[in-house]
Amino acid sequence: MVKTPCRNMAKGITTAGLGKPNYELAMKQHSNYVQALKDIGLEVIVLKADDDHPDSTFIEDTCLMTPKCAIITNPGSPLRRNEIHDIDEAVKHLGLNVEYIKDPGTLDAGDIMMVGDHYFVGLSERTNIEGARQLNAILENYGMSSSTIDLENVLHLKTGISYLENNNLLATGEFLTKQELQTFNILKVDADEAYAANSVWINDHVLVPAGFPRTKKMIQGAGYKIIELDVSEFRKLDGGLSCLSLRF
Ligand code: CIR
Repeated sequence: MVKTPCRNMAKGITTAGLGKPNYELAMKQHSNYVQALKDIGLEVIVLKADDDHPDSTFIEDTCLMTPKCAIITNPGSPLRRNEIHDIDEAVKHLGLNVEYIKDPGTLDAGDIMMVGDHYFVGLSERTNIEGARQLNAILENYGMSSSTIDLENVLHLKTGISYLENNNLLATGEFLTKQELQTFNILKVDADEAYAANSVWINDHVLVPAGFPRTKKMIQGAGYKIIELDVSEFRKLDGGLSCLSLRF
């Protein structure tokens, strides 16, 4: 599931310092992203743009999709809180079990990394302990589990790590030395290519942001097929490849 970028996207939250995104180019990049998902065999649901919420194309943060239920989050930024209504409606249409994170718990699903039926939850400026506690309770009800990781320098957990299945973990910066992650086979992303640590495994392919040749080569060397996508306009809003979709 993806959500079309809105005309107001340039008003989105950012710390990137890379300038304002260009809406037309963002639309083109988004449409290439959707095409890539289709090319690797996914059916794509495209939600309409929401001009009231500049960051709403970063749909990943609003819901955690698990094989057993959809968990609507309570985004940590008040500016993004009302993004959940469209998503709630969309997942209800799919006939999934729907659960909710509620105040005082906050949680952005960009802080959650799924590894089989275990979920790593980053405690960040957006995701608090109460949000993580509620999430854990929901997951346990469905026979799944979670554990937390403290974040230091990044916006979201998946800003700095991506699980590529087969025990392979793409990681950069503070995540290279986290005790909780040392059982993974870590594929180290160099600091100057840190943005590419947010890549997405789907059906034995890995979507990688364009412009990070060493990371691309490393992932290829680990046996994956690569699809390179230019997401420069989303990067300007601190968003990466994973933020642009809910995969289930
Ligand atoms: C925000 O600050 O919330 C957006 N501008 C970027 C969200 C990126 N989402 C993600 O990393 N999962």
